[in-house]
Amino acid sequence: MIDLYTWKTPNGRKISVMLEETGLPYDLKPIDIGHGEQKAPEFLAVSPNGKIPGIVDHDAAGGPLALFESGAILTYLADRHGSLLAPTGPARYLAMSWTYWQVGGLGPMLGQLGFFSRQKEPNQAAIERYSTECGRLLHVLEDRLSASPFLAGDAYSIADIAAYPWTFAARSMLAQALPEDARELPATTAWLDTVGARPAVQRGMAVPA
Ligand SMILES: N[C@@H](CCC(=O)N[C@@H](CS)C(=O)NCC(=O)O)C(=O)O
Repeated sequence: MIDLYTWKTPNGRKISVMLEETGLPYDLKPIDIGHGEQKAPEFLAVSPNGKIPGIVDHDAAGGPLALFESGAILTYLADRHGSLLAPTGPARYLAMSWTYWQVGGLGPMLGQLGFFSRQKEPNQAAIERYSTECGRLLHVLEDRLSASPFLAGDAYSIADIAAYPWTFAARSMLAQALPEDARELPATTAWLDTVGARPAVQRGMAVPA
């Protein structure tokens, strides 16, 4: 059994979507980040950085394995299940490129844009900086999806699972903070529709309820 430590955020939902896609059985352990539960010693033992998501795989080869960082968890679960990431070759490394791009770029930049646009006293320089960078990243995504049905090529992979919850957030709660020309991009819309129609994605995006 896998314990999933998560909350109602895009980074958490990458992993609930992945677990739903693979069908690996999991036990949900909600960590309310609005109440500081991510800094509790029991959770820090799983995720020393004090951020969700985290997992503990009690059936890992060699004994229970605690993992944090969504990109590492997605890679582990794909290898553990044998799906959604090619075992070797170019498709594997393309999926890793787009997964790292999401974890190191799109996610943090949209997160900062959300933070600065929610402040009572707006910092215009910060909003401008993150809005411009998010717009640029969304155009990078659009260019890729104009050339390829999925981020790693012809097959749906962990790269799409990593990018979906944040792109969904960019289209919904963050849309007003984005440059106008990045709000509605056609290849991204088609990809959001395709990925969002998957039953496992719908189930995973509702976790925790
Ligand atoms: N790079 C990390 C980012 C994780 C992250 O930022 N998690 C947020 C929720 S989306 C969190 O736990 N925030 C609580 C905090 O910073 O105290 C990953 O991809 O797993």
